[in-house]
Amino acid sequence: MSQQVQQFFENLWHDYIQHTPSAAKIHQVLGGGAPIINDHVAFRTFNIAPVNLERLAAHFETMGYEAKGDYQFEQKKLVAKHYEHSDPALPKIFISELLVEEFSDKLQKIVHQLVSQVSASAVEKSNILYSGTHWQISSADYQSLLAESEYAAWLAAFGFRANHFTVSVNHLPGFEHLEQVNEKLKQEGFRLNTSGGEIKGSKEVLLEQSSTLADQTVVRFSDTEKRIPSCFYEFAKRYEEAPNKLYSGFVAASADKIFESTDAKHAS
Ligand code: OOG
Ligand code: NI
Repeated sequence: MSQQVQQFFENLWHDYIQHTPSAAKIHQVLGGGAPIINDHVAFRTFNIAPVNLERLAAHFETMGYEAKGDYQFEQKKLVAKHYEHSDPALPKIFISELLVEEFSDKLQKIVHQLVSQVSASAVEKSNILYSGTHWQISSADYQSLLAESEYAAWLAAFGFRANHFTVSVNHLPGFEHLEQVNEKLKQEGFRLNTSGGEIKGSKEVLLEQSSTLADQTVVRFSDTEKRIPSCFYEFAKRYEEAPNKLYSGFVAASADKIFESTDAKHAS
Protein backbone atom coordinates (compact mmCIF):
# COMPACT_ATOMS: atom_id res chain seq x y z
CA MET A 1 0.00 0.00 0.00
CA SER A 2 1.41 3.42 -0.87
CA GLN A 3 2.49 5.75 1.89
CA GLN A 4 -0.14 8.23 0.77
CA VAL A 5 -2.95 5.69 1.10
CA GLN A 6 -1.63 4.58 4.48
CA GLN A 7 -1.53 8.21 5.63
CA PHE A 8 -5.10 8.72 4.39
CA PHE A 9 -6.41 5.84 6.54
CA GLU A 10 -4.38 7.05 9.54
CA ASN A 11 -5.95 10.50 9.23
CA LEU A 12 -9.39 8.95 8.85
CA TRP A 13 -8.91 6.84 11.99
CA HIS A 14 -7.53 9.79 13.95
CA ASP A 15 -10.61 11.91 13.13
CA TYR A 16 -12.93 8.96 13.87
CA ILE A 17 -11.60 8.30 17.38
CA GLN A 18 -12.00 11.99 18.30
CA HIS A 19 -15.75 11.40 17.97
CA THR A 20 -15.70 7.76 19.00
CA PRO A 21 -13.51 7.43 22.09
CA SER A 22 -14.98 3.98 22.80
CA ALA A 23 -13.47 2.70 19.52
CA ALA A 24 -9.97 3.43 20.78
CA LYS A 25 -10.80 1.61 24.05
CA ILE A 26 -12.31 -1.36 22.20
CA HIS A 27 -9.24 -1.51 20.00
CA GLN A 28 -7.25 -1.99 23.20
CA VAL A 29 -9.71 -4.53 24.69
CA LEU A 30 -9.84 -6.73 21.56
CA GLY A 31 -6.39 -6.28 20.11
CA GLY A 32 -4.34 -5.57 23.23
CA GLY A 33 -2.66 -2.80 21.28
CA ALA A 34 -1.72 -5.04 18.34
CA PRO A 35 -2.87 -3.88 14.90
CA ILE A 36 -6.44 -4.81 13.96
CA ILE A 37 -7.50 -5.60 10.39
CA ASN A 38 -10.53 -3.59 9.31
CA ASP A 39 -13.24 -5.26 7.26
CA HIS A 40 -14.63 -1.97 6.01
CA VAL A 41 -15.11 1.73 6.67
CA ALA A 42 -18.48 3.42 6.01
CA PHE A 43 -19.39 6.93 4.85
CA ARG A 44 -22.69 8.77 4.50
CA THR A 45 -23.67 11.58 2.14
CA PHE A 46 -26.53 13.36 0.34
CA ASN A 47 -27.25 12.57 -3.34
CA ILE A 48 -26.65 16.19 -4.30
CA ALA A 49 -23.66 17.53 -6.27
CA PRO A 50 -20.92 18.14 -5.43
CA VAL A 51 -21.03 15.76 -2.44
CA ASN A 52 -22.95 12.82 -3.97
CA LEU A 53 -21.74 9.23 -3.59
CA GLU A 54 -19.93 9.08 -6.95
CA ARG A 55 -17.96 12.22 -6.17
CA LEU A 56 -16.78 10.92 -2.81
CA ALA A 57 -16.09 7.48 -4.29
CA ALA A 58 -13.79 9.06 -6.91
CA HIS A 59 -11.15 9.45 -4.18
CA PHE A 60 -11.19 5.71 -3.53
CA GLU A 61 -11.07 4.96 -7.27
CA THR A 62 -7.94 7.12 -7.45
CA MET A 63 -6.48 4.92 -4.69
CA GLY A 64 -7.19 1.83 -6.82
CA TYR A 65 -10.59 0.77 -5.45
CA GLU A 66 -13.28 -0.70 -7.72
CA ALA A 67 -17.07 -0.52 -7.39
CA LYS A 68 -18.61 -3.93 -6.51
CA GLY A 69 -22.09 -4.19 -4.91
CA ASP A 70 -25.18 -1.93 -5.11
CA TYR A 71 -27.73 -1.80 -2.29
CA GLN A 72 -31.13 -0.17 -1.79
CA PHE A 73 -32.92 0.81 1.38
CA GLU A 74 -36.43 1.75 0.38
CA GLN A 75 -37.80 2.64 3.77
CA LYS A 76 -34.84 4.76 4.78
CA LYS A 77 -34.71 6.29 1.25
CA LEU A 78 -31.05 5.46 0.74
CA VAL A 79 -28.87 3.72 -1.77
CA ALA A 80 -25.32 2.44 -1.23
CA LYS A 81 -22.34 0.96 -3.03
CA HIS A 82 -19.33 -0.91 -1.83
CA TYR A 83 -15.78 -0.75 -3.15
CA GLU A 84 -12.90 -3.20 -2.94
CA HIS A 85 -9.15 -2.96 -3.38
CA SER A 86 -6.85 -5.69 -4.70
CA ASP A 87 -4.58 -5.19 -1.65
CA PRO A 88 -6.16 -7.42 1.04
CA ALA A 89 -4.70 -5.21 3.77
CA LEU A 90 -7.02 -2.37 2.71
CA PRO A 91 -10.57 -2.24 4.10
CA LYS A 92 -13.61 -2.38 1.86
CA ILE A 93 -15.46 0.92 1.58
CA PHE A 94 -19.24 1.25 2.02
CA ILE A 95 -20.76 4.57 0.90
CA SER A 96 -24.45 5.38 1.16
CA GLU A 97 -26.35 8.46 -0.02
CA LEU A 98 -29.73 9.89 1.00
CA LEU A 99 -32.31 10.26 -1.77
CA VAL A 100 -33.12 13.82 -0.77
CA GLU A 101 -35.85 14.39 -3.38
CA GLU A 102 -37.99 11.69 -1.76
CA PHE A 103 -38.46 13.76 1.42
CA SER A 104 -40.64 16.74 2.31
CA ASP A 105 -40.03 20.20 0.85
CA LYS A 106 -38.94 21.30 4.29
CA LEU A 107 -36.20 18.66 4.56
CA GLN A 108 -35.09 19.31 0.98
CA LYS A 109 -34.78 23.01 1.64
CA ILE A 110 -32.67 22.51 4.78
CA VAL A 111 -30.39 19.99 3.08
CA HIS A 112 -29.87 22.07 -0.08
CA GLN A 113 -29.00 25.01 2.14
CA LEU A 114 -26.28 22.92 3.83
CA VAL A 115 -24.84 21.43 0.65
CA SER A 116 -24.74 24.84 -1.09
CA GLN A 117 -22.08 25.82 1.46
CA VAL A 118 -19.67 23.08 0.36
CA SER A 119 -17.21 24.33 -2.24
CA ALA A 120 -16.62 22.08 -5.24
CA SER A 121 -12.87 22.51 -4.78
CA ALA A 122 -13.08 21.15 -1.20
CA VAL A 123 -14.69 17.97 -2.56
CA GLU A 124 -11.79 17.45 -4.95
CA LYS A 125 -9.37 16.92 -2.07
CA SER A 126 -9.31 13.52 -0.38
CA ASN A 127 -9.35 15.17 3.05
CA ILE A 128 -13.05 15.95 2.38
CA LEU A 129 -13.54 12.40 3.72
CA TYR A 130 -12.48 13.46 7.22
CA SER A 131 -13.45 17.13 7.05
CA GLY A 132 -16.73 17.03 9.01
CA THR A 133 -19.32 19.73 8.38
CA HIS A 134 -18.92 22.64 5.97
CA TRP A 135 -21.93 24.50 7.35
CA GLN A 136 -23.76 25.81 10.40
CA ILE A 137 -27.10 24.32 11.37
CA SER A 138 -29.54 25.40 14.06
CA SER A 139 -30.79 22.94 16.66
CA ALA A 140 -34.34 23.54 15.35
CA ASP A 141 -33.33 22.47 11.83
CA TYR A 142 -31.52 19.45 13.29
CA GLN A 143 -34.76 18.49 15.07
CA SER A 144 -36.77 18.94 11.84
CA LEU A 145 -34.42 16.60 10.00
CA LEU A 146 -34.55 14.11 12.86
CA ALA A 147 -38.34 13.94 12.63
CA GLU A 148 -38.05 12.62 9.05
CA SER A 149 -34.69 10.89 8.84
CA GLU A 150 -32.20 9.88 11.54
CA TYR A 151 -29.64 9.61 8.73
CA ALA A 152 -30.22 13.19 7.50
CA ALA A 153 -29.92 14.55 11.04
CA TRP A 154 -26.71 12.62 11.74
CA LEU A 155 -25.13 13.79 8.49
CA ALA A 156 -26.15 17.41 9.09
CA ALA A 157 -24.52 17.29 12.53
CA PHE A 158 -21.32 15.35 11.69
CA GLY A 159 -20.71 15.83 7.97
CA PHE A 160 -18.09 13.93 6.03
CA ARG A 161 -16.05 11.50 8.11
CA ALA A 162 -15.92 7.78 8.81
CA ASN A 163 -19.29 6.82 10.27
CA HIS A 164 -17.72 3.59 11.49
CA PHE A 165 -14.73 1.35 11.19
CA THR A 166 -15.32 -2.40 11.34
CA VAL A 167 -13.15 -5.03 13.02
CA SER A 168 -12.63 -8.12 10.86
CA VAL A 169 -13.34 -10.94 13.34
CA ASN A 170 -11.87 -13.40 10.81
CA HIS A 171 -8.51 -11.69 11.35
CA LEU A 172 -8.83 -11.10 15.10
CA PRO A 173 -6.55 -13.37 17.15
CA GLY A 174 -8.22 -14.98 20.16
CA PHE A 175 -11.81 -14.79 18.90
CA GLU A 176 -13.47 -17.47 16.78
CA HIS A 177 -17.13 -16.38 16.89
CA LEU A 178 -18.86 -13.03 16.80
CA GLU A 179 -20.76 -14.04 19.99
CA GLN A 180 -17.44 -14.13 21.85
CA VAL A 181 -16.62 -10.61 20.72
CA ASN A 182 -20.07 -9.39 21.77
CA GLU A 183 -19.78 -11.07 25.20
CA LYS A 184 -16.37 -9.52 25.81
CA LEU A 185 -17.67 -6.06 24.86
CA LYS A 186 -20.71 -6.34 27.13
CA GLN A 187 -18.50 -7.54 30.01
CA GLU A 188 -16.41 -4.42 29.51
CA GLY A 189 -19.53 -2.26 29.69
CA PHE A 190 -20.06 -1.36 26.02
CA ARG A 191 -23.64 -1.13 24.72
CA LEU A 192 -24.52 -3.03 21.56
CA ASN A 193 -27.12 -2.13 18.93
CA THR A 194 -29.90 -4.70 19.46
CA SER A 195 -32.06 -3.62 16.50
CA GLY A 196 -32.70 -6.83 14.56
CA GLY A 197 -30.90 -8.79 17.34
CA GLU A 198 -27.34 -8.41 18.59
CA ILE A 199 -26.11 -10.37 15.58
CA LYS A 200 -27.42 -9.35 12.17
CA GLY A 201 -27.14 -11.92 9.39
CA SER A 202 -26.02 -15.54 9.67
CA LYS A 203 -23.69 -18.15 8.26
CA GLU A 204 -26.36 -18.84 5.62
CA VAL A 205 -26.05 -15.32 4.17
CA LEU A 206 -22.24 -15.58 4.63
CA LEU A 207 -21.97 -12.51 6.85
CA GLU A 208 -22.59 -11.85 10.55
CA GLN A 209 -22.37 -8.32 11.94
CA SER A 210 -22.77 -6.55 15.26
CA SER A 211 -22.09 -2.99 16.35
CA THR A 212 -21.91 -0.76 19.38
CA LEU A 213 -24.48 1.96 19.90
CA ALA A 214 -22.87 5.22 18.81
CA ASP A 215 -20.92 7.22 21.38
CA GLN A 216 -22.36 10.60 22.30
CA THR A 217 -20.53 13.86 21.80
CA VAL A 218 -21.37 17.51 22.24
CA VAL A 219 -22.12 19.20 18.92
CA ARG A 220 -22.16 22.96 18.59
CA PHE A 221 -25.24 24.09 16.67
CA SER A 222 -25.59 27.71 15.56
CA ASP A 223 -27.74 28.53 18.60
CA THR A 224 -26.82 26.00 21.29
CA GLU A 225 -24.88 22.84 22.15
CA LYS A 226 -26.41 19.38 22.30
CA ARG A 227 -25.14 15.95 23.25
CA ILE A 228 -26.07 13.58 20.40
CA PRO A 229 -25.01 10.16 19.01
CA SER A 230 -21.79 10.36 16.98
CA CYS A 231 -20.08 7.29 15.51
CA PHE A 232 -19.96 3.58 16.35
CA TYR A 233 -17.72 0.54 15.93
CA GLU A 234 -18.77 -2.55 13.97
CA PHE A 235 -17.64 -6.20 14.05
CA ALA A 236 -17.96 -8.51 11.06
CA LYS A 237 -17.41 -12.21 10.54
CA ARG A 238 -17.42 -13.50 6.96
CA TYR A 239 -17.88 -17.06 5.69
CA GLU A 240 -16.50 -18.74 2.57
CA GLU A 241 -18.56 -18.52 -0.61
CA ALA A 242 -16.08 -20.89 -2.26
CA PRO A 243 -13.03 -22.75 -0.88
CA ASN A 244 -10.57 -20.17 0.46
CA LYS A 245 -12.70 -17.27 -0.76
CA LEU A 246 -14.57 -15.26 1.87
CA TYR A 247 -17.83 -13.60 0.81
CA SER A 248 -16.98 -9.92 0.24
CA GLY A 249 -20.41 -8.31 -0.24
CA PHE A 250 -22.86 -6.74 2.20
CA VAL A 251 -26.36 -7.89 3.22
CA ALA A 252 -29.00 -5.19 2.81
CA ALA A 253 -31.34 -6.57 5.51
CA SER A 254 -28.48 -6.46 8.04
CA ALA A 255 -27.16 -3.10 6.88
CA ASP A 256 -30.65 -1.67 7.37
CA LYS A 257 -30.30 -2.40 11.11
CA ILE A 258 -26.66 -1.30 11.36
CA PHE A 259 -27.70 2.19 10.19
CA GLU A 260 -29.76 2.45 13.39
CA SER A 261 -26.62 2.39 15.56
CA THR A 262 -26.59 6.20 15.39
CA ASP A 263 -30.31 6.69 16.13
CA ALA A 264 -31.02 9.48 18.56
CA LYS A 265 -33.94 7.43 19.84
CA HIS A 266 -31.49 4.95 21.46
CA ALA A 267 -29.62 7.70 23.25
CA SER A 268 -30.85 8.22 26.76
C1 OOG B 1 -23.98 2.08 7.16
C2 OOG B 1 -24.77 0.88 7.65
C3 OOG B 1 -24.51 -0.39 6.87
C4 OOG B 1 -22.94 -2.44 6.97
O1 OOG B 1 -21.82 -2.86 7.26
O2 OOG B 1 -23.85 -3.19 6.56
C5 OOG B 1 -23.18 -1.00 7.16
C6 OOG B 1 -24.12 3.30 7.99
O3 OOG B 1 -24.59 3.22 9.13
O4 OOG B 1 -23.79 4.38 7.48
O5 OOG B 1 -22.26 -0.37 7.59
NI1 NI C 1 -20.69 -1.39 8.28
